[in-house]
Amino acid sequence: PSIEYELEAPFSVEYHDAVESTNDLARERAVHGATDVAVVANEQRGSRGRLEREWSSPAGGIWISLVTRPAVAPARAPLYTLAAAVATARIAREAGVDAQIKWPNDVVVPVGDDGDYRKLAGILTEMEGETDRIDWLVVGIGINANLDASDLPDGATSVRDETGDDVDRRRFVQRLVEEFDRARGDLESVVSAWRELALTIGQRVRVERATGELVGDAVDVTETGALVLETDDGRTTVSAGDCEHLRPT
Ligand code: BT5
Repeated sequence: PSIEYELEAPFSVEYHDAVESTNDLARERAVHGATDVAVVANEQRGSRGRLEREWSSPAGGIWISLVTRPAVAPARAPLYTLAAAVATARIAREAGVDAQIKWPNDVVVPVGDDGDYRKLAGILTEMEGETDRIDWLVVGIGINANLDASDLPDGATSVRDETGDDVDRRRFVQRLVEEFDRARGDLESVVSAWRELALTIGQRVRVERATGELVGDAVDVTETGALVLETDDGRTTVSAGDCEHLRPT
């Protein structure tokens, strides 16, 4: 079924049946001055994750990119990724999924008590700006909604697999955009909302960075969204941009 629709608020929607990547289209809109536009597709054929990784986007998922132009410093950009993660986890929870957030950009469903998880959604934030101010920000969110996990990469799950039901994608997108809009208007509360949904906090984790590996207890997130680790050598922070992989040890 088509998911062609208009949203009531607060983003205008541009719907496509199939695209390469909604982030690429949203970037084009952003470069031409657009704001508060949501580019949505039923299927993506060349979608991207972080660090040139592939993102699988068969028909039936929710693949969406939001263009926003916040007048804040680029150092605050990671907060918009956290805001999107909080919004996604909340709406997935409304749909009956036990969604939690794995720092920095994954919405996951825990499996057992040993820190294991399956990935429900991922977020890719891209931006352009000056040193003191963001020009535009594109927040791409991919949610495995009405899909079978067997059609997705290993380690993935979907709303359908978790609940046995499909979601109304129009409603899901409407709620998601509302929650994201609320979160971007109150960034101070995003970090505390994030903490409450975080699977990572309290875990012993291994972080892979281009500059080397770190092992420690994840104890908190800073007000700009960096992870605070308690290592054998003391307390240190890792920014989302430096993290290639994070795994429970
Ligand atoms: C992400 O990257 O998790 C960010 C994904 C962002 C996708 C959205 S969809 C709308 C917009 N348009 C785009 O082109 N992108 C955005 P990362 O943390 O690098 O995770 C990528 C890894 O997740 C891959 O290497 C796979 O292991 C795994 N993966 C790929 N597709 C998946 C899926 N559908 N569900 C769960 N895991 C997946």
